[in-house]
Amino acid sequence: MVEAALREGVVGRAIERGLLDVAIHDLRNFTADRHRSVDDVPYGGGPGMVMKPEPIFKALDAIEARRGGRPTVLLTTPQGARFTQAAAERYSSRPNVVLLCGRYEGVDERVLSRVDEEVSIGDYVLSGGELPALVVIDAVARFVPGVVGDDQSVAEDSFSRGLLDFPHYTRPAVVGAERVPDVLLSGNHAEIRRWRKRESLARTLARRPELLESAALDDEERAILEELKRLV
Ligand code: 4FV
Repeated sequence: MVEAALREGVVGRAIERGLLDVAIHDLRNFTADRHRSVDDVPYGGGPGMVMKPEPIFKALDAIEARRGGRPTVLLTTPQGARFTQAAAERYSSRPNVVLLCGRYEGVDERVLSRVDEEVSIGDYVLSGGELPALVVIDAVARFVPGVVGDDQSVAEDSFSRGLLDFPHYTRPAVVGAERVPDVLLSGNHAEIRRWRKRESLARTLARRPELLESAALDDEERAILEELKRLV
């Protein structure tokens, strides 16, 4: 499943172009018993299974030996800190990141001694940590120079500035009764920039007002926001 997802799109092309090197490790290859067990019953009873610590420790040892250094080890789990654009940018500066993916009820708690950060992509329970790992890889990869055609678009990615994105339109200018806002057809780039700022702020104020507390606003945006707040 992970290999398939990493063959596609922006990330797939980045791997082909050598901008990213992603290695996938099967924990069963780090087991010692003939059943290649990676999980076992929970101490204290209860439903489900727990992932054994030893195969994970052996896999981390092998990765450290191969990469020649202490990687940043992330465990994807609902118990983790919510994954953000800022975290993605932070991880993108690390030479080697290991994404440890849980299954079953999760991993043995003693594994956390080798984990730098626990990362959650949201308050829901998935059947495995692989999809969250792919989410992290995709978000982090966009910060790697050359991965996204136009680095400008990464800088302008919403959340890079802590705000929701402004509306996007493309041809045709009219669809049924719906016209593209005139300002976008005006060619007046100062007006277009101002309209986009306003739309981004209005959306953020309406849908995610808590983001405004930490958003890095410039003077023009602060003025627009005060104006919008007066209208609310
Ligand atoms: C998850 C999340 C997630 C929980 C049990 C894997 C599963 C199973 N990971 N954000 N939400 N993980 O649901 O990161 O082991």
